[in-house]
Amino acid sequence: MATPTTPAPGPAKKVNRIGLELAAYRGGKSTLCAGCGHNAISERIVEAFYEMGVDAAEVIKLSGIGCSSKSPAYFLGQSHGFNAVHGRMPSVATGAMLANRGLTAIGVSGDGDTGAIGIGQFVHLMRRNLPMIYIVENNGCYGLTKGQLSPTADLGSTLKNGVVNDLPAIDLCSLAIDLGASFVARSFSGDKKQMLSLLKAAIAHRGTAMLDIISPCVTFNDHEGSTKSYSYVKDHEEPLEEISFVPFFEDITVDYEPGTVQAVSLHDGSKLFLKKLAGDYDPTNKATARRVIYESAARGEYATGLIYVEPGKPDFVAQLNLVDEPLATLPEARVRPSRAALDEIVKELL
Ligand SMILES: Cc1ncc(C[n+]2csc(CCOP(=O)(O)OP(=O)(O)O)c2C)c(N)n1
Ligand code: SF4
Ligand SMILES: [Mg+2]
Repeated sequence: MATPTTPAPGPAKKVNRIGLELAAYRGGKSTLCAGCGHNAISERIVEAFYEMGVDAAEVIKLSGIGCSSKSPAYFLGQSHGFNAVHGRMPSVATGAMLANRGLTAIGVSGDGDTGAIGIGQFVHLMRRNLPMIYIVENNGCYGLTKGQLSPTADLGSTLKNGVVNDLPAIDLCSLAIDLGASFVARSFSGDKKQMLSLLKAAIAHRGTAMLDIISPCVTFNDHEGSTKSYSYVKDHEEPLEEISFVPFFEDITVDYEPGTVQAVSLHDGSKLFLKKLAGDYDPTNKATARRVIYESAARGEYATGLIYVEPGKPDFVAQLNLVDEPLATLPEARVRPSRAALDEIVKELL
């Protein structure tokens, strides 16, 4: 008779600092086109939240309408979610963050959702510096409705059928900086390393972290003549810095030559080490940030990386002086005026 054997233990599963595997941060299977830049962004969001060890149950993901706005279904399956009306995600996000200040909010929008129908909501979100990560998956077209030009399409770029765009582009990074966002970055869905560092830094930041990620639409806007195609962006990306992100829970030292690296401390104690690639670029200087955007656009290039950061700027929730306890969890007895107080108000109105 054969002797029973105990199966050899398999390799230990890799978990993050709260004991969860990467799979716990995934969402449903993507229904977007194969090769769409938006899919690569969802993958990096999964990795960033996993590596930061964020509890997905304390995250709210929000979006508007578009292919980009469908993507929250493909990450963080255990988080709260709200798929809002076209261009109206910012007001829903504002309500959610005021009701529950303890949440981490991540919004995903498109260049149409943000730059066209939602521009009014976008500008007020940026000027309020609401604590949230706001991602624009920017493909320069309305992908979901078959590729019409959007407000971020560059002047002179063409549609697949040869139609030339004769309107100037809105630069969402420039707008966000002018309006008051405290963390503004541009990246490319094909640049995995840069995007991951920026996403982790955005999670560590308190305030609006606006990430404009060029994310090619392979079906409607990946041809010659487009300035949002994979090959165009790959050839015209100009990273401002080499970014090393060190989360607050890791004790890592970064070696660098004095004067070559700028260190930026973020709200939760995490640090960014920015090795300058373009002269002596300083992302804490608003005037320099604006200049670099204008100059790179004039050359037909995309300056990518952390463009502007103001880590200490008070966010909207702090400015409103809300109680520390999230309003959503306060018991009714503490949010409802007493009978006597209501009687007093009614008396004043009579
Ligand atoms: C009120 C309203 N107007 C228009 C539409 C049609 N529509 C759906 S998605 C979309 C634009 C999507 O473009 P974008 O935000 O850039 O997302 P993408 O699909 O390119 O990722 C439009 C105009 C709509 N759904 N609702
Ligand atoms: S139509 Fe374009 S934006 Fe929409 S899923 Fe396909 S490739 Fe992506
Ligand atoms: Mg789009």
